[in-house]
Amino acid sequence: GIRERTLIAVKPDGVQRRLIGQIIQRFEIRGFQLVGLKMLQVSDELLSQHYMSLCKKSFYPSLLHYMTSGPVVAMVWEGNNVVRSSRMLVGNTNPAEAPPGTIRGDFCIHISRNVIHASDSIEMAQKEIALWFQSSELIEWECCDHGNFYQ
Ligand code: YYY
Ligand code: MG
Repeated sequence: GIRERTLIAVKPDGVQRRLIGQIIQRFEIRGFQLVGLKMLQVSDELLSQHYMSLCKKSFYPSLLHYMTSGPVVAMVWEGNNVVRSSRMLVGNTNPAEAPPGTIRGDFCIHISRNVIHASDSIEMAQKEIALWFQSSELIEWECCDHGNFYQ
């Protein structure tokens, strides 16, 4: 539905490299609606829940170190099929497999510094949004040009 939501985060490398604006622009220009936005220093506790399924992987300690190395910009974007469309905007986890035109395909080289997070399913998006945001931090609002994007 058009109220589908996903969690997007500009990772510490994306923030350091001043990519926040360009990344937000990709979602805005596509027509998705921003309903939550904050900059934060992520805690080990939040990350261990966020990346729970990866805790046994060899890269997990370095992933946590990288993700806590500086501030992150977390966002919630809303729109029809936003979870699936965001994964396509973002591109493959390994930037070498991400085509030009995708965020990872345009802005990074190595899987360990892939600049952005995007939820990978509607179910995970709901869990991640609840983990990263208070409900009071999410804004329901009507976009004046809704009719240009939806029937
Ligand atoms: O959802 P996505 O970010 O595309 O990939 P995941 O498989 O969920 O892995 C999360 C995160 O872990 C990935 O963005 C980079 C890092 N990572 C890594 O450093 N090395 C790997 N071989 C796999 C993942
Ligand atoms: Mg993932």
